[in-house]
Amino acid sequence: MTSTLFITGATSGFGEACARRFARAGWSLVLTGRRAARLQALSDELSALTDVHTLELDVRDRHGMEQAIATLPTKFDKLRGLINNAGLALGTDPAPKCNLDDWDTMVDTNIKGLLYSTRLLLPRLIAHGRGAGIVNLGSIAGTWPYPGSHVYGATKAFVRQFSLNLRNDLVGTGVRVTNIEPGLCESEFSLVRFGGDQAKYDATYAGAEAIQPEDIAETIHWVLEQPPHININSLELMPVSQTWAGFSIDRSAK
Ligand code: NDP
Ligand code: 8X3
Repeated sequence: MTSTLFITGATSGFGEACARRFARAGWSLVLTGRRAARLQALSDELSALTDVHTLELDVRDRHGMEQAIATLPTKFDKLRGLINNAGLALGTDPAPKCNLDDWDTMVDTNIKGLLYSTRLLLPRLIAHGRGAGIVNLGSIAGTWPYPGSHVYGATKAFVRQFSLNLRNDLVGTGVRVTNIEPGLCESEFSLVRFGGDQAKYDATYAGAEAIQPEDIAETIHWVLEQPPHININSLELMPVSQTWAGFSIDRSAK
């Protein structure tokens, strides 16, 4: 039986690389994102390898998600995998300088969007049973604090705990749950975070030999292809160049 994979945020970065990796492995794909032209181009490319269904979807749109998932073509309705990848960070300013709209966007996308796709697709994953799996995109920011991470890091801490909690509720179904927690990876993530500022993007990755989206796709493929009795609970990855900066001490006390 062909395995089917649902990917949120397949129009760039990790999601796009996962689409290519799993297409090469023969999985059929449901690819989602807001940018229709990119979905179409990816579908055109991968349709030579496998069956592809695209959904132009904003994960924050609960009604749209409900509709699209309820009406998935029968060919794609029995899912073996879900990659909850759609997400973003906006800005690195300290909290007092931040804009509440940006905070709303991160919470609505990284937390609520992930909850919608998970809850709506769970029955299909459970119907597949043994060997099925959910891979959530957490981050090192969900564990390690750093200045300017505030809400973004907190959304990823939510994803981490939700992933662990979900495992308990899925016991006996055969459905696995994994939280992938990457560090510095080169993708449009930083262009989005810095509002399209190419100079800041370049400075972020200069000389760092950052993890590439293809590296993450390889890791996720490995996770989902583990023998069905194994659950990788969480997996933290950093480029070798990235370590911890140590504690910061304010020395302005008189
Ligand atoms: P990209 O910016 O390259 O990709 C983000 C994807 O999410 C795009 O396909 C985008 O599609 C989609 N997306 C964003 N908002 C929405 C929305 N409202 N509805 C639907 N889709 C949406 O980033 P990455 O590939 O690097 O990041 C993917 C995930 O990995 C994110 O959750 C991120 O937080 C996490 N991560 C990234 C790291 C990094 O350093 N790059 C490290 C650790 C975790 P579209 O715009 O077309 O909707
Ligand atoms: C993205 C990695 O370190 O920029 O989640 O927060 S980091």
